[in-house]
Amino acid sequence: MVAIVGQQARTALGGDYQQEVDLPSLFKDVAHEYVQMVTAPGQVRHVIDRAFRIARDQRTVTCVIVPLDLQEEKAVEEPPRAHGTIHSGIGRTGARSVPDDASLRAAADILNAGERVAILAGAGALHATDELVEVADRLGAGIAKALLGKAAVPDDLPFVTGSIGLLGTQASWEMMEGCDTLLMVGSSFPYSEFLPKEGQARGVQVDLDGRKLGLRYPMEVNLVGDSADTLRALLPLLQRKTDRGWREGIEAGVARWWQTLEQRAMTEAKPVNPQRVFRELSPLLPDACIVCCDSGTVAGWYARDLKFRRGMMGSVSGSLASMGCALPYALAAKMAHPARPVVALVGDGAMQMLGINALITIAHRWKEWTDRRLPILVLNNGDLNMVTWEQRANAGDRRFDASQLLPGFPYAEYAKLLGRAACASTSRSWSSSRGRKRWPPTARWWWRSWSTPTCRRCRRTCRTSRSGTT
Ligand SMILES: Cc1ncc(C[n+]2csc(CCOP(=O)(O)OP(=O)(O)O)c2C)c(N)n1
Repeated sequence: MVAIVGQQARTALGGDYQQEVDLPSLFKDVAHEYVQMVTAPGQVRHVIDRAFRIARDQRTVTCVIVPLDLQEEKAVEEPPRAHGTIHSGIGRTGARSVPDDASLRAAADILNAGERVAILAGAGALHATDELVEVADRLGAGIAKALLGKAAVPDDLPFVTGSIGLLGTQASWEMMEGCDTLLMVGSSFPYSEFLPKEGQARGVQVDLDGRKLGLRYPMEVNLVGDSADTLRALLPLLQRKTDRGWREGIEAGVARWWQTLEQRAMTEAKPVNPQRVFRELSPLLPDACIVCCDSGTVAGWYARDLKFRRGMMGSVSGSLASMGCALPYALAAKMAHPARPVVALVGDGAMQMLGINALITIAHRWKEWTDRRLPILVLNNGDLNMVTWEQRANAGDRRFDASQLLPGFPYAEYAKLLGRAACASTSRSWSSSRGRKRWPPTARWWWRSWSTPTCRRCRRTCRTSRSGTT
């Protein structure tokens, strides 16, 4: 991403002028790979070229600051051929990135020698689904997933242990505790207490960015390369493990974990058990949907209770864990993939922070999308609950109402005011729903009609028409 931002006029800078902000310092943290303020028209060409080149090459954010008076000057398309000028160009080709043969062989030796291999996949492995599955099969391993790598492999595979870390699963924990070899692919998962103890396991890591290697665990072989290309190059060197005992143990742990989640979801709770909501939602998610999740307790249910199928995508604010991400992410997802259904999952705190404003944009732009479905699930608990619980668990504090309580807000009514369909599901509607395994009627109707929209022409649920609902 390249952020091109305005600044006060050059003639005013340094004068404590209105709206004068030290923008290079402000953006330096996030856009540290490249943040530049242009001060002369002859500089704009190469600064813009470099901002795009670095953003793309480093898969990062860069920033170009353009003062107001400079914006009004004539462009210099070709700087003079003189000392102190720069003549940049654009474009680049794709590249295959694979470690050298000796490194691959060293990695394969470790993986072949291991008897209990654990794989951890992250965001850098999202495009390596087939390769991960095949390597896991060959090595008799299980696959755990960092939060941003949730879509790397589907959750319906019996050896996928799911998420890891504070929002992780028992199955991932047990696999990391018991493994003798760790293969980490495209992940910078930060919590080392959820990885094997130092010395317990031999490690191999694959990452496109050499700076991320050997950072979370002292790996024996650090491979610089694209995750899919590298695993594909590694596969011919890997021997199939004949003893499948470790893998069977992982699969049993995964099956036990799904049962545990089922029991937890079906536990009665007043007013509503949020895990139940996510357990019911999971099979209703449409194929190829993109799920955008906010920071809050919702991230825990997203990480654990949603079963991602092949072809789905998902995101949360992974590195910064910043509240208010779900709806902006959902809008970005719709702009990037207008033909895919997008689902946003958000707490009421995040909804009040940013979400209700983003709804205005959604109400304004939904007609541009081929698939107009963008359901938003708001968990309305009147509390900044994740932090309330963190304070309780970590510091033994009672809830501090002055900081934690949220004012009420009629989210569904607000969406209707903007012309969008909405319904509020209350504790009463859940307790009055018949049968323990059912959603309350209003919510059930709403999610059904959304996941299988009614065709305007034939008046029946029809998968060919995606334009009926939003
Ligand atoms: C911008 C920002 N502010 C504060 C936090 C700290 N924080 C993390 S989760 C959370 C509470 C989220 O509340 P809500 O959106 O209502 O969801 P809930 O946890 O209640 O389900 C807070 C305050 C943060 N991560 N990001």
